[in-house]
Amino acid sequence: MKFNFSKWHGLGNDFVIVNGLEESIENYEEMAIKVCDRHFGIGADGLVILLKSEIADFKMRIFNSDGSEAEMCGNVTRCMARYVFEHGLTDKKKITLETKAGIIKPELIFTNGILDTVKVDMGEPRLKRSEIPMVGNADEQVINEILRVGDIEYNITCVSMGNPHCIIFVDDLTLVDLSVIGPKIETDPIFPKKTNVEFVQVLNKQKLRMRVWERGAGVTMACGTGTCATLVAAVLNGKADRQATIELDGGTLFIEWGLDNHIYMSGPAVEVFRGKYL
Ligand code: ZDR
Repeated sequence: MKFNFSKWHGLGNDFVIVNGLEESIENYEEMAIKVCDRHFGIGADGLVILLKSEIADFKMRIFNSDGSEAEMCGNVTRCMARYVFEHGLTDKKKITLETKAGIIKPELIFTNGILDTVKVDMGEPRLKRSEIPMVGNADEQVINEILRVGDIEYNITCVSMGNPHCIIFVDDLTLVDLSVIGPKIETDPIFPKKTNVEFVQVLNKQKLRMRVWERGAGVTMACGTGTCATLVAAVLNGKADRQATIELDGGTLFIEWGLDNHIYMSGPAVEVFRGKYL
């Protein structure tokens, strides 16, 4: 199956974008596993398909490298806004994008005519157990609650940004063995749709450092929705102000929890190459 693709990344969280308005792929799940493979494929954390929407400018579907579908992806949202603009599919600098988690609004920000960041209105965080989703009392929030995994107890705070996130604050991030602990929490039965897992070290109230184990993709260099969820969790625990920069392995994102209860994420989006999958 041949199709044209474009390769993008947001802080090293990398994606293959395919214009589904022109290219056809039969089975997105199977193709995600193939193209994301770093030895036998193109290599990426996910496959993203751009589609027509009845309710927004465009629609996108996001598949993790294991073929599972994600409701939302922050880094992809920034890349997609730039993709449709630079590939001549729209002349709008602010678009609406339909995702499984609702309509997201990215905006290209130019300084002296040069695009230097993409700012995204990520919508409102969802905090109820039923919304994350998590087993237990549907209307309750999960803030600094104990989760026992094997012999170890973690203090977790859970936030949905359309997709599930479990945030754990630690004193020293270098001591966390993410690839061992991440999958255990990801698949804990308390999370019926599994979860993304973020370990966070607070440097000060405006600066946090985060590493992520992504549901369906493993350790990645950055996670947009996870960074937004991290700020929300930090505010709820009294550890951060409502605006902060968050350092990830792949770089830095600026996150703001507005008084309108929306989360705004600003950061880069980069196209690396275009090609044809054979
Ligand atoms: C974390 C993510 N890369 C982003 O930038 O928001 C989204 C990928 C989807 C994630 N692995 C999930 O929710 O399954």
